[in-house]
Amino acid sequence: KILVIGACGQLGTELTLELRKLYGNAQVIAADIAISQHTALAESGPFEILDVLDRHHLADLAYKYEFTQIYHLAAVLSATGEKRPKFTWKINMKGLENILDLTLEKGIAKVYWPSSIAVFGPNTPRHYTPQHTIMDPNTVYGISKLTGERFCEYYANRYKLDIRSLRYPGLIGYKALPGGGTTDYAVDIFHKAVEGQPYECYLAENTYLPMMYMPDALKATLDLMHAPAEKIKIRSSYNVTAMSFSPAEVAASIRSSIPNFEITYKPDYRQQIAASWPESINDSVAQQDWNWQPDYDLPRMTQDMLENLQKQKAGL
Ligand code: VAH
Repeated sequence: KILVIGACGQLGTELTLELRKLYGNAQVIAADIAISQHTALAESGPFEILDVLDRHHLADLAYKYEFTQIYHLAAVLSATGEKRPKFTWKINMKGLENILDLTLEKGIAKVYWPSSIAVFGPNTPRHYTPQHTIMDPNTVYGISKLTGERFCEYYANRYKLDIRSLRYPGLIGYKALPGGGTTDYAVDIFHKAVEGQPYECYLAENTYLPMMYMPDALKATLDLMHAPAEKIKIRSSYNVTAMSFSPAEVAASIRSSIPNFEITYKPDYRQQIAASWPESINDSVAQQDWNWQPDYDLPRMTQDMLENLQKQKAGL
C-alpha cells in the first residue's frame, strides 16, 4: 500500500489519481490537512485528514494501513512561504523529519520526497545548471528543500533507506490548481486565456524559468520510483526539466490558438524569487541513471492545456 501525503495539492492530486490507476484505488491512501480542491480523491479511495506535524496520528495510520511506500508531498511553497517564514520552516522541516523517522521505525520500503529548482540561489550558475554546483537559496522554501535534500541523503546512506527525490521545475497542469508557488503564473495564464480574459502577469516578460508539463512530471516521478535501486546514484535529489520559457513566450504560444489573447506585466515580490532561480537545468545525470526523457515541449503543452481547459469549461 502507498500513502500520499499532500494528496490534494497540484502534484498530489494527479499523482494520487495516477497511482490509483496503476495499483488500484484501495492500495493508495490519500492524506491531506483538509479535503481542499479535490473531493474526488475521497470518493475514489481511502482518504485521511492528516497533519504532518502529528507524529502519533502518522504512526496510527501506519498501523491501520501497513503502507510500504510514502509519497511525502506536503509543503508550503515559495511565494506563500515568504509571507510566513517560521510556519513554512516548521511544516517543511518538521514534516519531513516525522516522515523520515517513521520510515526508519517502521521499515517503510520506499519514500518519495519532492525537491525543487528553488534549492539554487543567486550565485548558482543560471544557465544549464548542473547536478552538483553552488547552492545558496534565499527563500525559506528553498532553504527547507536544500536542508531536506541533505537529510534525505543522510538517512538513505546511514540507515540504508530507499529515499528518492526530484528537483521539480515549475509544474503546469489542468486537473488541479497550484498552491502558492512562484511559477503558478504558468497555470493561471491558461485559465485566463480560455475565459477570454487578459492576464496580468506578476513576473516580468523575459523571466525565463525551467518548466514541465504535468504528464512529464508524473512520468519522471514514476520512472524514478520504478527504477532498480542500484541505478539511483543520487540520494539528495535529481535535476529534471523539460523546457524553459518566459511569460512572453507562453503568451505567444497561446496566441497561436487564441489570437486576441492579451497579457500585461506587473512584477511583484515574486520577481525577486524567480530572478534567484536558474533559467535552464542540466538533467544529464537523470538521463544517464534512469533514462529520463520528457515528452512535452511548449507548443505541445499549450495545445493540450487549451484543449482540456476548454473541454472542462464546456462541462465535458
Ligand atoms: C514554486 N511551483 O513555485 C513551486 C516550485 C520550482 C517552483 O518549487 O514554489
